[in-house]
Amino acid sequence: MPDTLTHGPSPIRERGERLREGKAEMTNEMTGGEVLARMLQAHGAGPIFGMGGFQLLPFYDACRRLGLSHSLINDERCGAFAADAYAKVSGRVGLVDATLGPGATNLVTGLVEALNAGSPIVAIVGDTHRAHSWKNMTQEAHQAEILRPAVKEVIRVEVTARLPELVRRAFAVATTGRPGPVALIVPEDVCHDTIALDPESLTANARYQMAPALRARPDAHALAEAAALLAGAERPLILAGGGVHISRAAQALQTFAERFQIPVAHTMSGKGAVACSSPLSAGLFGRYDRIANGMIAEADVLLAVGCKLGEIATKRYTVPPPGKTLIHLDIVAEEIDRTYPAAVALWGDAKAGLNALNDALAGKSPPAARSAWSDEVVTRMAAWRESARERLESEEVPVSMGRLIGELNRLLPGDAILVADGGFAAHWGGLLFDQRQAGRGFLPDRGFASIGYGLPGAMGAKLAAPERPVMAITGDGGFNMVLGELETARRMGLAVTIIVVNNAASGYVKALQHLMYGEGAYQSSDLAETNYARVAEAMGCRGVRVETPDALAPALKEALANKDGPFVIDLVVTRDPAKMLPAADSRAVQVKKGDRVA
Ligand SMILES: Cc1ncc(C[n+]2csc(CCOP(=O)(O)OP(=O)(O)O)c2C)c(N)n1
Ligand SMILES: [Mg+2]
Repeated sequence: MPDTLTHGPSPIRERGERLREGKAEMTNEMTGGEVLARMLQAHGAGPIFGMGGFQLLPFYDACRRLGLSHSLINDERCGAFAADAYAKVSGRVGLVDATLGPGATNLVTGLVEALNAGSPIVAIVGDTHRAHSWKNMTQEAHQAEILRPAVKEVIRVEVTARLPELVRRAFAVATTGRPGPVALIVPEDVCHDTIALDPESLTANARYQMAPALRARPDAHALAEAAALLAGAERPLILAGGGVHISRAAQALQTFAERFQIPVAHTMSGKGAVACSSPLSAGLFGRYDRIANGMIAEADVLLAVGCKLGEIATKRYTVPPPGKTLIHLDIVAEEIDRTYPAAVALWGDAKAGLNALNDALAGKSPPAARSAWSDEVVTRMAAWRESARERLESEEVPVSMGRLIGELNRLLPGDAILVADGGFAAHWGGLLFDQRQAGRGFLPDRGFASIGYGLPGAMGAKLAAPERPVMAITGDGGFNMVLGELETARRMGLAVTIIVVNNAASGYVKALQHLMYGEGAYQSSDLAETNYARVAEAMGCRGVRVETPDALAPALKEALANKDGPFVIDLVVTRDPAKMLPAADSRAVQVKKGDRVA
């Protein structure tokens, strides 16, 4: 029986024991910045990107003393992009900080990516000293208002002693529901303040270090309805979105699909819901597809999982065609019925929902016609592969995008991560890249589709999975936006490969101008001819220019073997705007009023 006198809680005795053990007093004077740093540490902080200013200096100093991984980024937007990619790959909370004013506003694009894509991020933002605010303090702005629509929650710390509680709150908000970014605003006087705190009271709730922190099962009645529909379906199809990866549900989805022979089509963000090599993979659906849009039209029951059914996924709201029976599983209730009416609404976590459906269908075998339907995927995909061969193996000079993806399909190991920038890269990659392993292996920034994500995205992905090869495809325009981060990647020794698709143009825009206004009618869509391999070399990185298809494989192999900092492949591709659109010959495409071809 425990001796309560000896073992019961007693602050006085504990204090005596600590003193005997040589530990410091129960309370330590520390700055608000140190409390913040210690709280991040308690939450198992991964890499933090930031660019300092006066206001957060005590935080920076505490990061130094505590040995946190904090790195200077050259543009706060890229810090948010890197944090987003880190979160997307690891499921852990991405961390970024910025000084007040321009630092805060520079974060916005990256934060909206995280908001729309469901990435857990805590962004620490400095602010003015409250004794002087609103007296034309330097760099002062209505930053909370600017940040508010870009994040799930703005939390402003008004009392230094509340820092531990509010950091815990920031992590909880970032990792629950649909995960997302939280702005934690720390005024200068809070960060520079000193406060007496017991360092051991600076604890985290382990639950909120990763997303999804909490999982909700959909309503039992709705599950039974969905199970009945799926059990009777002869031609069911799963539509997988990025939510599958946010929920870390790829394995559950693959098991479910295999068990009930249900083919799986995916959005760009949902690639990897099942391996692209799976006999059940129907590939990309929506704006571009291999075979999936046709199968959606023929399906009798659709199960959308973690998928918002937005513009690109639905080919501007024409896929699926009207009248389909849709079961919609999503963690955000208001996504259900937003763009397509759901016959059954499954409000809950993707993984928990799939497991629950699995249970509800236990003992039920699919109708006999199901296997003919799932066999169709294999037959149609084989025919598609045959039709795509010319593109994937193209000998065209300059090198075609199809050939690039063909080489990546051949050479990338199964665990590789391919980051795709916001322009063509995501469409080409989404359509043609064959990810051989289920899980998050294709990383486009489809939350906001900003160009410039490729390089910082690759950096964040590499930090999340140092053992996996990471390559990014970016346009030259996107790369121009962020190339200062080559310096960051080099300083950090990040062995990432950046493939710059060099068409000396804002190619997507030029291709659309070509299509809509005719040959030669280009406005502000040309870029100066630039050799990005030389740029990389001048910045102390490896750079290789590729101008012919046969030079591509050796360059990619060299890049894969590289372990020393960034490696840039400057890939010269067509300058003909008629040839730039993925899977569409601009000369044959008809532009319908109100629609867009790409
Ligand atoms: C921040 C931002 N500005 C503008 C756009 C619109 N946009 C989409 S693709 C594209 C062209 C980008 O050029 P580049 O990065 O060279 O890629 P390319 O299309 O030439 O392959 C532009 C401007 C965008 N997506 N993001
Ligand atoms: Mg370009």
